[in-house]
Amino acid sequence: MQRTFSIIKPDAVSRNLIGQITQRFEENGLSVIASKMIRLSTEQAEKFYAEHKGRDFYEPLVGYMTSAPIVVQVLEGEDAIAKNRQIMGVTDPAKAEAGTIRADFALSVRENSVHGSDSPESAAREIAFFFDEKELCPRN
Ligand code: DAT
Ligand code: MG
Repeated sequence: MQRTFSIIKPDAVSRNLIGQITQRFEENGLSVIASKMIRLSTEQAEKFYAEHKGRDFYEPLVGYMTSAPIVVQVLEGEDAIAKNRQIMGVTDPAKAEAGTIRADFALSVRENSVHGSDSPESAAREIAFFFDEKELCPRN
């Protein structure tokens, strides 16, 4: 079993896609073990995406991520990190495989509906960024 961190981004929350996106996770064997809706501060968004600081898309990305509420979730399942990236599709929705969340729902490279951790290290960091250990509810 592995855990990964997911964000349902502003474009998706604003279009009432929380349920449809969460369904994709659940029907592919990923269980939601923590979930909350929040509005990111600029400081939080800058820190969360610090690895991209200096890139031309960084400031608009921070502006977009703080523009409306998001849903942050911890997903658990076998090979959860890679499985979630597969369910999401690649960053650019125009290049994402048919049937992935980004191919089906994303509006643009920036407004691409979901975030998912890309490694065990980022999953651990990102989960701890938003959740206390006691907020996680693993299945028995
Ligand atoms: P991913 O979200 O697929 O892990 P990433 O970590 O490379 O992609 O980038 C983080 C986010 O930054 C991405 O979801 C959308 C935005 N982004 C990346 N490259 C971009 C670009 N060329 N133009 C606009 N936004 C971009
Ligand atoms: Mg990334």
